[in-house]
Amino acid sequence: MIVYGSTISPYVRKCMVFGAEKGLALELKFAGPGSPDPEFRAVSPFGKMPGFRDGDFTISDSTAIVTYLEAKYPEPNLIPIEPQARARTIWFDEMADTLMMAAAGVVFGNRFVKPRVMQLPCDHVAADQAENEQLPPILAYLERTIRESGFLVEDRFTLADISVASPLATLGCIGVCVDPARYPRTAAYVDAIHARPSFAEIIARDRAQVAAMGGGVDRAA
Ligand SMILES: N[C@@H](CCC(=O)N[C@@H](CS)C(=O)NCC(=O)O)C(=O)O
Repeated sequence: MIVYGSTISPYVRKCMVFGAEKGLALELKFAGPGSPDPEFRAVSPFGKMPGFRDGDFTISDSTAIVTYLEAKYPEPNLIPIEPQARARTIWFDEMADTLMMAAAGVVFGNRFVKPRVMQLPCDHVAADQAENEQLPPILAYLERTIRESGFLVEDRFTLADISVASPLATLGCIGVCVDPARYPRTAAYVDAIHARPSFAEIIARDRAQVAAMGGGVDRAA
């Protein structure tokens, strides 16, 4: 099975971590966002990463991919069966993919993708606004929602934890971290989820790659 993209993308990382937690050997094939490569376009018609192939079957969108993997490889269970837990898991996945990514994408896009990948100027105002105004309500929500057990749903590790921790891993690559003084529970949660072998290996590679490309740009640069 092949996942197309780069794990610097939270959506691609989500799929690779999900596969690793299931013990699956997913091959990661690099594809840049919007790449015209026909092999990539065959699996992702609109050029968004991740794309996915399993033999003749192709699909794109991280949630569609993990839904396929969960159905085909049900153990260990990562998308709960019990109705309320399942709905909450999908809520956190959706929240990460939309609300969190709306903020994280603007920060990472302006401080890394534009200056380091596209050779374009950063919009510091937009990045600062996303970091200082869009992210805090999400972190405050997590702070009051993460359970005593250290997980989001069913007091065990699920897709909800993968999805929520993944955008924060991308931000961590450019030094944007959860402030433990302001959000102690969330900071500890993110550290613990990122320390799982499934995340840790990928994050180490992502950080090295971002650093090799010059790292994040801040206003002082
Ligand atoms: N909902 C999609 C979002 C995928 C997505 O937007 N990926 C970004 C990279 S983080 C991308 O490929 N952007 C390129 C583009 O929009 O052309 C998913 O969950 O996979």
